[in-house]
Amino acid sequence: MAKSLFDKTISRRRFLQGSAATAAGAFIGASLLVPKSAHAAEKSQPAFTGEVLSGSHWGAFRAQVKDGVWVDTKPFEHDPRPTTMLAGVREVVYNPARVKYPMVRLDWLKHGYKSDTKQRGDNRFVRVSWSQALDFFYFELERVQNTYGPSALYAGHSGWQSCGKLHSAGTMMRRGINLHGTSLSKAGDYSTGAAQVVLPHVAGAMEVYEQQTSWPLVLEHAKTIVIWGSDPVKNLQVGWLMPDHSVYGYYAELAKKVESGEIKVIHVDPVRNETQKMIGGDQIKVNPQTDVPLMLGLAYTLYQEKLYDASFIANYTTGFDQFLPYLLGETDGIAKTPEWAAKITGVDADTIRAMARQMASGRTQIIGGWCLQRMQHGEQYAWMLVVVAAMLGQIGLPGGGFGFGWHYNDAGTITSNGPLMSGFSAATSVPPIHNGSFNGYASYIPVARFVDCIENPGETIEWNGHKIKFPLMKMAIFCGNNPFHHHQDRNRMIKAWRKLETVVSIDHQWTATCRFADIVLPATTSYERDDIEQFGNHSNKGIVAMRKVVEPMFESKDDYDIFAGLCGRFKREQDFTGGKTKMEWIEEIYNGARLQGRGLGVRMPTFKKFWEGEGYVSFPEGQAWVRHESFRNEPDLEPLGTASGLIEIYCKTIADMHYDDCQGHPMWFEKEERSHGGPKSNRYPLHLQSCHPNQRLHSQLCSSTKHRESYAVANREPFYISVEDAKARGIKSGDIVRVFNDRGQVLAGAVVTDDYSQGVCRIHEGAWYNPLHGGKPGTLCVYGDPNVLTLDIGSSKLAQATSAHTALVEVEKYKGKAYELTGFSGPIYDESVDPLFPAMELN
Ligand SMILES: Nc1nc2c(c(=O)[nH]1)N[C@H]1C(S)=C(S)[C@@H](COP(=O)(O)OP(=O)(O)OC[C@H]3O[C@@H](n4cnc5c(=O)[nH]c(N)nc54)[C@H](O)[C@@H]3O)O[C@H]1N2
Ligand SMILES: Nc1nc2c(c(=O)[nH]1)N[C@H]1C(S)=C(S)[C@@H](COP(=O)(O)OP(=O)(O)OC[C@H]3O[C@@H](n4cnc5c(=O)[nH]c(N)nc54)[C@H](O)[C@@H]3O)O[C@H]1N2
Ligand SMILES: [Mo]
Repeated sequence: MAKSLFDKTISRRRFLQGSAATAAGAFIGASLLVPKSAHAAEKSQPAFTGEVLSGSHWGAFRAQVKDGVWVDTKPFEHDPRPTTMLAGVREVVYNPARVKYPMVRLDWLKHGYKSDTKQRGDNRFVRVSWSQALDFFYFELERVQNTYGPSALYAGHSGWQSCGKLHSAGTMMRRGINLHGTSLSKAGDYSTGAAQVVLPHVAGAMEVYEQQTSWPLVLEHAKTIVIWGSDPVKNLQVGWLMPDHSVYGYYAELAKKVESGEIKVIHVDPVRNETQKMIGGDQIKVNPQTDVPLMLGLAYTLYQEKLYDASFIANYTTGFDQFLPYLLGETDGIAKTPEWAAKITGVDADTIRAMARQMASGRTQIIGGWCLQRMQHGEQYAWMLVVVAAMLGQIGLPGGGFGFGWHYNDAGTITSNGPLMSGFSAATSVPPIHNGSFNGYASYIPVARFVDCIENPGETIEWNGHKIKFPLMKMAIFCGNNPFHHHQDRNRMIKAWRKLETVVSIDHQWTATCRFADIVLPATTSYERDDIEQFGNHSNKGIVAMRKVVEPMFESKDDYDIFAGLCGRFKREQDFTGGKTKMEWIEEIYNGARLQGRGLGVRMPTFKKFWEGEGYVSFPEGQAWVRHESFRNEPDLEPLGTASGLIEIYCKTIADMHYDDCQGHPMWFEKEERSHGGPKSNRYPLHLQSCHPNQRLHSQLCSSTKHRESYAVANREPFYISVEDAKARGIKSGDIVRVFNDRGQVLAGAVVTDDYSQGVCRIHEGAWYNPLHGGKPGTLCVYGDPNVLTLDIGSSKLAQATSAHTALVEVEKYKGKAYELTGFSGPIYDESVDPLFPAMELN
């Protein structure tokens, strides 16, 4: 049995501290730690003590429960490499940021949709009953549909919610809202917004979320592995479903082969990342945002030195001839030589040539990450990486070609032979009550442009060959995502937000999104309800029963019950639930897989046996697999999904869109702002990375006090900076620093490290927004949300994806007051207007 990950003391003192801040002087009994229902149970039978198997985005685990309280967590014994983040998961249930009751913003309670929206963010709320809260929610839906029609209601956002096949927060929301009326939805996501739009034109599939070539084959065949702006060792800790972490075994094998010299690994990254630290290899410290010039320099070398595979280009691609004049400088007078690239990238020309020769010298697997496409012109990186791989001619061979999803969802493991469970569906066969006209406005918007939409109704933008006319958004609903962490340019967002009449946020953590909402509804965590999930993402190793660990805290309800209750207000509750209980749904989901399993020759126990017994079934291992192999073997019978069926080095479909910022073939475009001598670097010399955190999943676990304190610096989010840059500014590790640009300012805690190249710094995304003066644009964020500093423009007219990683900042040692954190302690209740207040902390 694996060792416990953290000490067993429940941080009761801290938990109470957080609550006390909101309940000024109110009596707080020990009863706070135990949910109400457990108290009721106490009288008849003792509260539960024992071990419960469950799971999460961080993996499966066994929760130790004592008298109805979750006291400790042990990783699942079938997880060979549990993440240290598991330690923060239990705290999600008990932390001071827990949303406890349905709450309504003070001024919204007084004035409804005519409230003073400038007060949003001041965090003054009033507790209401569940029935009142759902009535408000329903009346607002009715009002918005009747007054403006579907285009004014935005219920399109999605996010990382929790895993579990039944309780998908976003699905619950869409199913409930769809039964009431149509609404504005979204296209794409923040993760891969640029790549997932350009790659279908170029390579015929999204490429980002798909399974990759099996690692055993890569380890056997590859001579060189180029890891381009990717940190799989950090990012594979989490999964969209429940990761099994078996993929780490392959990285351990790779580390051995790197050490023995059997495989050469090249990391193209301005940072020595966690993957490099684990597996070793060489690093090409490219200047941020200049990977396309580096790739062009490689392509130029491959062409000039005749190292490219002309027959692959002829047989499997189209448009090389239209790209070549650009590469050679015939169209724009600039040959994309290694010398040209060296000036922009900071990588010397000989190194570029040596890298090209190395890649052409044998089988080379290219592993591309996603950060590089979360920047302005992010489409070009994805496209050009495919072009380099095409020139090498190894696409479809084991250990060769390109892949964009290696750091995600256990990619490269061998997919089992087991069945896949289906989930709960957002669609029903019941028509909505309101099905009004969109009046010429778009019925969907590219997701990362949603603040543009709020700010500029009536404006028309381009997107992937379509015209999108922004509607007049009046009401927005967020369930299972946190836009006040994930969206860029916080201060701009705060101003735009004021145009919304009503905002609903459904969460179990009192996030900044709750602070900027009007109606906040408390959801259960996935540890307070039963569910079921696949163990392993691409690996699909088996099925885990996600059993309820503890009873729901305070007045939290499952998203399922929240939306069933909402639907009850317009007589659609039965349609929402399908007349089934939650356990019946779970059983149905399991039985669907069981039936499928029979067809595959995989025997599974009955649901009863599974649920009441071990709660885990494992599947037999499947076959190793090579990405793009079928296309390589039979390009005529297995064409790619592109217009030509081939890899499109030049793409007529895109060229015909006539966009200036994304043309017929990959190109280098200068950025709005760029470090190392690029635009605006005189004023703000440091490139700000806002990569994904090593110790969180986005904003999730940031409110887990003990866990946060394990990595926080001076009580703030860490700010990573190079030794040279820190020295020049008199900054030492442990200092509080002020990071700023024209868009905003945040405090953070300095970590000075030679892992970072000069001119590059980082604050991980997901650090909670903790404004000094809530709701005031420009105010200091005292914890360190990087999205106070990021730029909110579309990647290009093609994908309109986020450009979060196009951002420059300056930093200084902070000498002002070390403000207390207030962002993790829930709302400020207004006692004078809160009829339920006196009972609040006592039940
Ligand atoms: N600057 C910068 N910004 C970025 C990025 C970046 O690289 N840089 N990356 C972007 C990317 S790739 C992504 S995917 C986004 C992520 O953005 P989000 O998906 O919004 O991030 P999370 O913090 O995971 O938010 C999930 C929320 O759902 C809540 N939740 C969890 N379980 C449940 C449930 O059962 N019910 C309900 N109702 N709520 C639940 C959690 O408490 C949390 O508040 O961020 C994007 N933002
Ligand atoms: N632990 C953890 N894992 C996660 C997540 C999480 O929140 N926490 N989130 C998940 C999600 S939703 C997503 S979308 C993925 C995100 O996956 P990615 O977007 O691929 O991950 P990042 O960690 O943001 O960045 C990967 C690498 O890109 C490098 N990089 C940044 N800028 C440049 C540049 O200009 N040039 C080059 N060459 N390299 C650069 C960074 O230094 C870093 O090592 O991660 C997933 N995995
Ligand atoms: Mo993502």
